[in-house]
Amino acid sequence: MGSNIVEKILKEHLVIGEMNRGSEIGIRIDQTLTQDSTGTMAYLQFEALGVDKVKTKKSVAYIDHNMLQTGPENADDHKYIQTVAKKHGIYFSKPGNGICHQVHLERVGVPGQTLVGSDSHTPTGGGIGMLAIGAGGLDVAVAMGGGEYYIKCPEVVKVNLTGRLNPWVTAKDIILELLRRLSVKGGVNKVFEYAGEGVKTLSVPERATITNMGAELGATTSIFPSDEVTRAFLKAQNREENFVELKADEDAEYDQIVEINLSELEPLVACPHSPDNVVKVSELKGVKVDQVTIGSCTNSSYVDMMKVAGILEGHTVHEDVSLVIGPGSKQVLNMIAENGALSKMIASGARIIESGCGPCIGMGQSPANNAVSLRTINRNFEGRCGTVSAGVYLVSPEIAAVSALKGYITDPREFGKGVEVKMPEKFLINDNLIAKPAENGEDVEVVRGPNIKPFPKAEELKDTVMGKVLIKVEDNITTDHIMPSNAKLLPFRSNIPYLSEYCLTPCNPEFPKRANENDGGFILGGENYGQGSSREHAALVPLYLGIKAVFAKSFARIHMANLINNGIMPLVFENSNDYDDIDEFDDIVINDAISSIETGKFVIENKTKEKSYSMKLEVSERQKDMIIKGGLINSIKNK
Ligand code: MIC
Ligand code: SF4
Repeated sequence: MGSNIVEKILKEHLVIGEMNRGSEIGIRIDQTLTQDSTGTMAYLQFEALGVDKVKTKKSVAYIDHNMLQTGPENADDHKYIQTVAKKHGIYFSKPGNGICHQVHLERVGVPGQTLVGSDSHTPTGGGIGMLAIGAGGLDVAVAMGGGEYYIKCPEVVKVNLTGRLNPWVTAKDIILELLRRLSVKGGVNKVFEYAGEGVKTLSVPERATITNMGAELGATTSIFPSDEVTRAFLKAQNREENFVELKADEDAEYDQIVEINLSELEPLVACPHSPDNVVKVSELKGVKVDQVTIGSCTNSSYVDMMKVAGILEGHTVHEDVSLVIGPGSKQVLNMIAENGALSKMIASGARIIESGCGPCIGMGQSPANNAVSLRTINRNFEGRCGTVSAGVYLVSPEIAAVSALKGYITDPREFGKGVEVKMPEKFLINDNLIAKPAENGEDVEVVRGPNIKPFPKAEELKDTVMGKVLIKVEDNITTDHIMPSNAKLLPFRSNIPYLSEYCLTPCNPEFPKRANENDGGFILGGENYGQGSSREHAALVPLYLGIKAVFAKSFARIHMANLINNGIMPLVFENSNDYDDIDEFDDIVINDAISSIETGKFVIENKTKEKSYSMKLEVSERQKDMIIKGGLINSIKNK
């Protein structure tokens, strides 16, 4: 039997375990990336491991999230990241160089290699055939130190692309179509491998838009073959030597096959407040638009920007619309500045912002109350843009630009002939915002600002664990609910005590107070608890608040790993209906916690209701050990 691409890369990198679906495997990691808002924690943890120099082929620390510097906090954090990177063999991409995933794709990623990044959209690298996975900071720290990265050996879904996209239908519509069909939890513990005749019709940035937003399916990652299109991209980036061909064997097998005929797709939109709430753009015709933002790691490539400039050229942005454009990297910005496209955008009335995450993570450009905001980003969770009452719609750059001109959501096919943009044969190469690590790390002094507070450490598990259910939340709770991120909070990513005052407040403003008054307790969640970002803060902050376990119907992959790494038990109901039986403030006792961890079977007692429920802990032996010892750091120290 032949192998698919995912199996080929996994086999080549397998260090621990066997490739049986669902069982845990440890893989060797070639590259890592961090960004600033998860990076401080990742490097503090890396320092705690006591490794002098990273053991990876290449590790890069990007600054792209915290770009406002409204006070010294995040400037201090940047200084810390810059110096710690220099000391330990890590490249440092300065603020202004662009969004980590965009820059990594352009300048660093290598087909066939493995990448873990402390950001959930790390799978963008799958656009050039990397096996690129998002993880919590601690897992990235361990990978930098040469440790394996662990995943459940995934199911591989073949997405068979046939046909060709019609004008005005885009890569964004392909991934929105998948989200429409499979939902935000349809990809958990799966890798999506793209195949079929349609693949070669898609450029690398288009492929990257798709693998990027595979994160919204909850997938472990997504990957495209590495073919002549990939070679041409790498050649244009002046790094053809990095090209490796990657294709599935003729007789490769897959766990599931999804067919998409590109010729049948239409322009799509994800409506508030979930990326899988997808409808045809024609169904939203006439919805008035207040704001349009174009950019983010999903849609900010050179081709995206050129298409937008082509649409805006000679027109004026509607007077009631604020159009904000953030090119994804310095390379893109510099190229559109040189060829005049930037000037067309400016002339049309667009507001140009620097290359970074910006509006996507609520770092500025929060819309007005009740506003409709069309965004080319990947997530439209309630409140993420900084305005709880606003409705964010996820769209392609084409829909965004055309709607910005019209003032209402517009089917771009009404605009006339599509804008053709060719991939450049040569990108503008200038890596002068990437600082190299020091030859002699010992001589570099790491600068630590006062905003960096020690991170909480888990303790060994006690055999009897008790407490109150402090909050009961519904399905699909995101890490943006658990640990909100916005312009006010992002500067405090190194300050867990401060952040703890905001934990789960979008669900219930009383939660932090309740946790403090009751000396911690439990969280009760529905399906897909913790979907979204990789931010470890969504585990570190509950740990700080004394959360001992989360009971849920199911968990999102990265958040579950982060809970375990921090010694918090993620327990899943054997019978989902038991969720209905439990209320806030119920007193819960877990007896025999340690032996239950070993068997993976729990009976939790609800003292208030005088009932008990069966729960399971579906984790590996390694993770069981981690929970008993009190998290990954303790478990490593013990060894
Ligand atoms: C996001 O898109 O939610 C973020 C901000 O990039 C996060 C990382 C973070 O919280 O710092 C992610 O996707 O992992
Ligand atoms: Fe940045 Fe948004 Fe991409 Fe997250 S999803 S990395 S915040 S651009």
